[in-house]
Amino acid sequence: MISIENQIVLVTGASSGIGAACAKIFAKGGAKLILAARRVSKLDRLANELADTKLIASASDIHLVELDVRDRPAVESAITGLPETWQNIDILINNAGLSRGLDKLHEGNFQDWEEMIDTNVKGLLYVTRAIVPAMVSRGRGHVVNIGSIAGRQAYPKGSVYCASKAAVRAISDGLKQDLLGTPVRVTEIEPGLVETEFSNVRFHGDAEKAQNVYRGLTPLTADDVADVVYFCATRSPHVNISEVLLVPTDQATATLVHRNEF
Ligand code: NDP
Ligand code: 8X3
Repeated sequence: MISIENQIVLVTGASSGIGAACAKIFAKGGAKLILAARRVSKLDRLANELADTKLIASASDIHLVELDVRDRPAVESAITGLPETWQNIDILINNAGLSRGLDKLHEGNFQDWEEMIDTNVKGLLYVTRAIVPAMVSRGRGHVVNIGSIAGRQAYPKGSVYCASKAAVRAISDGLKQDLLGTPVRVTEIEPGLVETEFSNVRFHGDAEKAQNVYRGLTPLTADDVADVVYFCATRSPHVNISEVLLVPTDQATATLVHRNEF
């Protein structure tokens, strides 16, 4: 196991769910955090919480970046404009992502499609393209991409989200091949059902529909996923965990779940 102490870790989508849980576990390990998302007020709150719970010495030990990963010029200037002491990113956690809608493909909403593809695929590519060159030239780095079980198995009404996560799988696989011969590691984490803001976002704020996704089963928590990310990041430098599929015990495939009905 290697130490995370003083490693610079950039987490996209750190304002909620899995990204926020990654921030917490890496802070606990002594990392220096760059937290990025659009809702900077939530990042502020998280930084204060980490300081209040003594996971970091003070909120100013975290660098916050207001960032929409869909905006390529903004991604490039956010990375090139990092203060010098924050530039040597050791670990990139490409977590920002979302689903929008649950519709048959032939009835799908174009805006939902654009948002998923622009965020989950193009945004991840922009951030990776901005950060990995310096990892290669410094001879150190680790890219962790948050994919999904949906990238392995499509499900009804989910084809565009599933396609975006299949792209994350292909990008992770291809990046690992492109980085062969460098010490830079690539990991893709593929969770099943995790209870976060994810379903609320998918159903455009319909809380009842969102809760129904997890009805009668015990989903993964964001901390469960962050634990696995942390495990992968702390293996010896010669060990590359390329892919991890983790699901709740109550889930077997993307569509086959066990629910206790009351
Ligand atoms: P949340 O909705 O809780 O968190 C999503 C995060 O992504 C938020 O911090 C949000 O921040 C950020 N985000 C969304 N769009 C953008 C954008 N354009 N630019 C920057 N940040 C953005 O969901 P999860 O924590 O569950 O999702 C995290 C990742 O995990 C996603 O990639 C998701 O696809 C994946 N995943 C989730 C599963 C689940 O069941 N929950 C299962 C498998 C994978 P903000 O809105 O402030 O910008
Ligand atoms: C999120 C998991 O099954 O809701 O990627 O698509 S699922």
